[in-house]
Amino acid sequence: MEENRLFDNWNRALLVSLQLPTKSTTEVQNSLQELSSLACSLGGDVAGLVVQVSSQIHPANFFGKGKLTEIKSILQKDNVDALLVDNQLSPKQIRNLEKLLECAVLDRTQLILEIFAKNARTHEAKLQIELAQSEYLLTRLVGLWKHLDRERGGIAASRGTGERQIEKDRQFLRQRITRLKRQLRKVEKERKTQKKRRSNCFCVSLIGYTNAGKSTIMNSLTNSSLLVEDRLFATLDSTTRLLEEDSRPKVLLSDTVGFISNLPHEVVAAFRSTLSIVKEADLLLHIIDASDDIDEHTQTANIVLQDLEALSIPVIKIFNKTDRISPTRVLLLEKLYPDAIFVSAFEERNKKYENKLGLVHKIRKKIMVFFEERMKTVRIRLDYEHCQQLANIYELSRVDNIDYQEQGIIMTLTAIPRNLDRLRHHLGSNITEMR
Ligand SMILES: Nc1nc2c(ncn2[C@@H]2O[C@H](COP(=O)(O)OP(=O)(O)OP(=O)(O)O)[C@@H](O)[C@H]2O)c(=O)[nH]1
Ligand SMILES: [Mg+2]
Repeated sequence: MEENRLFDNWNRALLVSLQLPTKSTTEVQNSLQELSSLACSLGGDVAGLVVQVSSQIHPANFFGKGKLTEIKSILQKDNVDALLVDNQLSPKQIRNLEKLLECAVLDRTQLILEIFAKNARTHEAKLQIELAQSEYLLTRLVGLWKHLDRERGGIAASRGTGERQIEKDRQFLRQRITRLKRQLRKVEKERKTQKKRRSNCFCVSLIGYTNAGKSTIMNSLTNSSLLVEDRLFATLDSTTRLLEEDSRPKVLLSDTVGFISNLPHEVVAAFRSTLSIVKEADLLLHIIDASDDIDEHTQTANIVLQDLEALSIPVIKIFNKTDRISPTRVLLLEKLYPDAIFVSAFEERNKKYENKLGLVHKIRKKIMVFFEERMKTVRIRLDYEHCQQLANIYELSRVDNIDYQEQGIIMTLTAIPRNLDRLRHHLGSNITEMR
């Protein structure tokens, strides 16, 4: 395990979940399996999974007395040094559990924040994760402070060094949050410049649950070599590449950070700048792991899109990893999602050249048809004295036909509405639109 971790150092963990009546056994089991993947992403060992079915939360220790005795004996027997809880715990509950069980106690949010911290590569990702951590710690600190306050009788007179230290820490965190937000605003400004450059293009963004295969598909479509790994949150920043050299308009494809159920609010908020690529897209390609929990993952994507105010952007669903499900299941899904695309980016990679065009061709074609339907065709006349504008015209539109006539150059152009507006603006009275 890594040294200097944000929360406690641990090597071997027991995973626990409290199953309340609102959750089904399958939901709880799937979520625990995911928690196990999160733990493995950090390089930790998983000693086992424990579920307590209960109608209520124990206010002080979260779990009931009997279950805690069982947990404690597993911890001792199995040499476990951390308890990972798949529910949201209050700071007080974490402290009580740590005292009682004498081991580190982490909840889902803490694990996700640690993975993000470990995987952040770019300046922007690092700033964003530092912001998410600071905001998370600040809320915990407030809880801790209240807890101390109560423990000591809750009177101002009892405030000791500990509390003053917490107050100092709070101040420090607040200052850090302000500084990080300022730095992130700078990065956002740079993004706005890039956005201006992109405005001639159609922007397509890959979205979806973490580990669904977004980067693998991005690599196939754009001949890139972005990091692909069988672990959660391999990608934490956004990368944009041109989809096709010659198409007009140009189509840009972006890969970005994945989603996860119960994504902590601090993380979504902090990654707003990276995720702005999603919000500004003309089209979203939603990559879904066909072998995983489709409904849960789709619901998660919708929650994040809503949070990003991106629900109105058109979406094409792409079911990936079809090699991991039976042909009958593929047929069923095809019936259920007639507009979706079904691929296996994995098989694609293994087959190399043979059938290589399969996935790339299917997805590109769908994207092009989508945009084609939104393009407008116009016939214009350009006077010869303004023929230096031809470069602009070729940049912003597809020239379907060109005819050099006595009264000027007659062209049939197809372009996205915003580029046609731009041409009208550029050329003013130098072009005449014809019927
Ligand atoms: N079996 C199978 N595995 C696949 C397929 N596509 C991708 N994978 C594997 O799934 C894992 C995750 O792939 P990535 O492309 O990194 O997924 P991602 O959605 O970018 O994940 P994050 O960036 O971590 O959110 C890798 O081990 C890939 O090799 C597929 O079609 N079938
Ligand atoms: Mg990725």
